[in-house]
Amino acid sequence: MRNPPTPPRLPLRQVWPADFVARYRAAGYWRGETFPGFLRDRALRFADDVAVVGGDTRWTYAQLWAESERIAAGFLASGLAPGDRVVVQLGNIPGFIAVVCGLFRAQLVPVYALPAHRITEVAHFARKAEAGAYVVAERDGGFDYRTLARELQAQVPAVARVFVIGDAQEFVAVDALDGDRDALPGDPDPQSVAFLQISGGSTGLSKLIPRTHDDYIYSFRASNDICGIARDSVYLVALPAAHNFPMSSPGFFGALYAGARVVLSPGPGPDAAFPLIAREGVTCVGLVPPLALLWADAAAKTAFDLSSLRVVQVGGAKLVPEAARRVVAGLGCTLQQVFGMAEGLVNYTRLDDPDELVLTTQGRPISPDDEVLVVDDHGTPVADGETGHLLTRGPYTIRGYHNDDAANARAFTDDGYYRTGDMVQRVAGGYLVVQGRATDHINRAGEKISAEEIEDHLLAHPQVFDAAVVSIPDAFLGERSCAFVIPGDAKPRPAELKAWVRGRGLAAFKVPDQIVFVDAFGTTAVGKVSRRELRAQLRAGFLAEQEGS
Ligand code: OOB
Repeated sequence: MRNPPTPPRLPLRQVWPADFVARYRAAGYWRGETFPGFLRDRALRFADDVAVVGGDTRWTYAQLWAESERIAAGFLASGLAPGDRVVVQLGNIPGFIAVVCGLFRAQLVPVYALPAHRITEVAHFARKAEAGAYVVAERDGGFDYRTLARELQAQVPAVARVFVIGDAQEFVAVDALDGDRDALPGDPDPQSVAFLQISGGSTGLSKLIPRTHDDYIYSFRASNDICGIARDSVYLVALPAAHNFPMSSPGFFGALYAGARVVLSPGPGPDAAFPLIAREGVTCVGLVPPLALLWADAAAKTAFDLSSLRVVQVGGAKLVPEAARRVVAGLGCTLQQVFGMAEGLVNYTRLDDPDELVLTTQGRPISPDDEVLVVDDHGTPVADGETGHLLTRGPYTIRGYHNDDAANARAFTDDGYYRTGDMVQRVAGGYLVVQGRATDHINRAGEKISAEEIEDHLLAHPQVFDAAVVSIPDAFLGERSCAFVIPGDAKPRPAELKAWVRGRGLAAFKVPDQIVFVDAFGTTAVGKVSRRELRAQLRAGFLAEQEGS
């Protein structure tokens, strides 16, 4: 089939100033490696080693590469052209890795959606990325993604092609993809954008994060050294594979880069993961704090042999020192705290750090060239040990989001620092201690929820006069979401409002955990209160009341 001409689209770029490019190359961070380049190399060098295990599938490095090339050729034969963006929404199955590697091989650009996302989020990614295709599995966790695919095509007709792992119905089966391998392109420019990751979304909708081959490969190559990932490692993907943490810190890409084995757990809980740890001899896994506590408890009672585990990484949300102690005691292996973000910067405690640092800090940056500023509200650096806003730039931190001038104006300083939105303290040795967020988002067990986004959906309800969404401390989740709602003439029931938010086509984790009705939002003497101050007041009042009762 002839490829139709690609309609004009916003180009994908991620550009650092020339002096930084020169510096990062000279320091050996950016080596000109690419995804297809390193995957081909490993397929040659480690051909018969097991690369990916999941369900009934065990692929060697040679088989993973062959699968990737078959899928790549099939994508191009179906009419996609290099440079096209493809929304990928797959769970922890080997096909996820093969599809993504196939897209890289064809110079197509994956846009990663999480399995929890629903039509509103997926349509937003497809529009923002100007995607031409969508890849899903027929079902996952009881949900039929083909239904979502139909809705997506109805809302965003530019998504002309849908590929399905499993029973494809009217769509194209990934298993049936094939094409001319000789028509596959050469390796891409290492400075080009390899994929679009999605942001946690601190204000409004998630933004798209263009990451280059050079910058991303550096981040997981360097992570491998810090996390002790080598060819004999076995890395378990327990969190959703599309998230940056299990993907690259060091994640399954780090493991594949090292020639190690990647094991995909269908779910994050001990019931799914423990048998795999015992069977495959898993050495490293990344978890969010509530899961780590769950694992630590379950480890005491399990009959499965977990003695192969060397490093348990915990990140995505704050692990408080007492929880850290419980994780170490329960799992009996080395704990590594990971404080990272899809935009770039990742901090790790080091495997040989003293206990005190591992228990009480979120680590220090990967790179000697990660520049970290901790500043007050006016941008003036604060002393070590004081809390301030974390700003950063470096060899794997983006300089801008895709297709979002307004967000870029807010999120980046004139000299290219990314405003993380996190409040931190820097302590001795450059270690960071996360103190909270400056922007209003809820970190619900590592899943980020924008207050503004949910308020918008609540306000669309005819019986909601106004709404403010805040985070409330939660013993298990770290934070849960609470919506303060001023009802209209008739007061809706909380369950109705929750169903309303779900019905707006959002991921279930964004549905408010709690709804509190109030008559009015108080204002200060000044009269005019910013949304942020308002949220802070509501939250403080609510917490004081809880304590008093
Ligand atoms: C990871 O990435 P994102 O993009 O989902 O979320 C980033 C945000 C950070 O800005 C921070 O607010 C929070 O998540 N966060 C933590 C944390 N790790 C992430 N807050 C406190 N303590 C931690 N250890 O979540 C992510 C990406 C790569 C590796 C690890 C996590």
